[in-house]
Amino acid sequence: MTLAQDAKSILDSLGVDPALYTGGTLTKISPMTGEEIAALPENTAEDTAAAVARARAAFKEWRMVPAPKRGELVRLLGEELRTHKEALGRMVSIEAGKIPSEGLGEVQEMIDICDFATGLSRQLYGLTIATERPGHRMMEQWHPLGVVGIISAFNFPVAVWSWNAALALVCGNPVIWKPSEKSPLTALASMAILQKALDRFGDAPEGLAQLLIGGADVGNALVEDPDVALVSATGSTRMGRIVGPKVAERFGRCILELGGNNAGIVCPSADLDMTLRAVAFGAMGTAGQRCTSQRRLFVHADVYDDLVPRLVKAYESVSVGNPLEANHLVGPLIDKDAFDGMEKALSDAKAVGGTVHGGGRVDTGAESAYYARPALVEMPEQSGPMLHETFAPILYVTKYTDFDAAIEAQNAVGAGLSSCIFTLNVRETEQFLSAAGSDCGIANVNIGTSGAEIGGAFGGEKETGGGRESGSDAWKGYMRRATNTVNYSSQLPLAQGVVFDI
Ligand code: UN1
Repeated sequence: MTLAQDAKSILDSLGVDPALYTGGTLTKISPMTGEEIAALPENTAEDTAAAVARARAAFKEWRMVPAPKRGELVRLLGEELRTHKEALGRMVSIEAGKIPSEGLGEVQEMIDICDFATGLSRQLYGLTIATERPGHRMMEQWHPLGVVGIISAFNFPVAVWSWNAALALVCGNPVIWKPSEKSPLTALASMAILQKALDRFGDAPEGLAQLLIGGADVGNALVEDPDVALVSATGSTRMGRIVGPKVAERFGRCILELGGNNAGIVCPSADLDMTLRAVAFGAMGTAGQRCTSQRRLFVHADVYDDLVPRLVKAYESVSVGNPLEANHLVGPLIDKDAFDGMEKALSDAKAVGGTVHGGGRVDTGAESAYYARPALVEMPEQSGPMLHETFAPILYVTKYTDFDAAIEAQNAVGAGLSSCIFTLNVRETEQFLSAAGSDCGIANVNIGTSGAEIGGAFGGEKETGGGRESGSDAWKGYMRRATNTVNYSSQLPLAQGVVFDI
């Protein structure tokens, strides 16, 4: 069976209309083999305006549905995802090039956020606040915000949508999704799964959850539409620099989840066996195409000569190839541009004195598929391409002797998503986690930078955009807060002791 047939049988099993992925202008290539697996009709900017109008109408109804009932829809979505986990996980592999366990893991992440959001639907708590005025009560309420636009990237083609959609729906908002042009089929599959949940739910308003397939014009139309209350965008920092100011200009709200240049510090006391495994997964897993991928490593001089040669060995022995055909751990890069970007970063690294282990194309016989051997680059100091995110499996390693300087170096890049430390020393651990430690949204101890679980807030600082999604109180980003002061007395005392007698 070709991958095109494989994809079709998955989409058929979910009840996706073939007209949605055949005969159109957006061609989808599987990175596994380079073969064309679909050609999707595309939406236009006008379609976007119509979708927003439908969503506005849906909002008026959905915001009045009690939150625990809204949670029921998301609970059903979680059930449907459990039923269709294998199919959707395989679609993620075919479309994004993930190894099977990561494709399934991504669907598990969707199930987890549905469970989280369902519980949350009974916990959208506001505070009650002590008031200085007698006979008064002060409280806050969280109300639905409005239409939520979700712009997602190819590398987590479905989980990131679900983080946003599950929370937004529970919070009383309709959602409009513009997936990456590189991952439209998993979006069709996810929407078909959501439709099953909607059918079982019964009376959700039409236009509550919509999908727009298209390019930058569609994304731009969402970003500029004043009726889109929140734009949640995941992608490059370059994309965020375009989206952020446009949404700010119309005083809309943004959740930005942009690039990462995630570092780890390996201290003298580190458990090196554990460090080796954690770094191998963080740096080579998903072919280095997670926003949380481990990209930099600062290794103490005392353990450098022990750890780094072992890491180099792991880089040499890791198996790269089509993970749907054999048990490979590293699948393909998404396309030729990604491979070219990796080549360029490696040649830039050499130009500033880096020693490159690995890298280069792995020939699988598929001419238009781009498999790369992961690269470990020993750098004399942090410079050149090490300062920027390259969305490919490159790990830059430098030696350090002074712990404070290592923390400073880890923070000395634009991005601020994820970070980690490997140590058994409590002083180093706590310093790393303190206000003077890692400046990232995620700081881990004896765990790599990637693979965060649902429950914690996900996102980062600086050029990562500052947004938080998924767990903790990220739901507040999808609601508006109203502070209410109620006077149940017969007097009208003014705050701050102001007197205004008429
Ligand atoms: C992303 O790469 O955009 O923490 C998200 C992780 C995953 C999510 C990554 N749970 O690596």
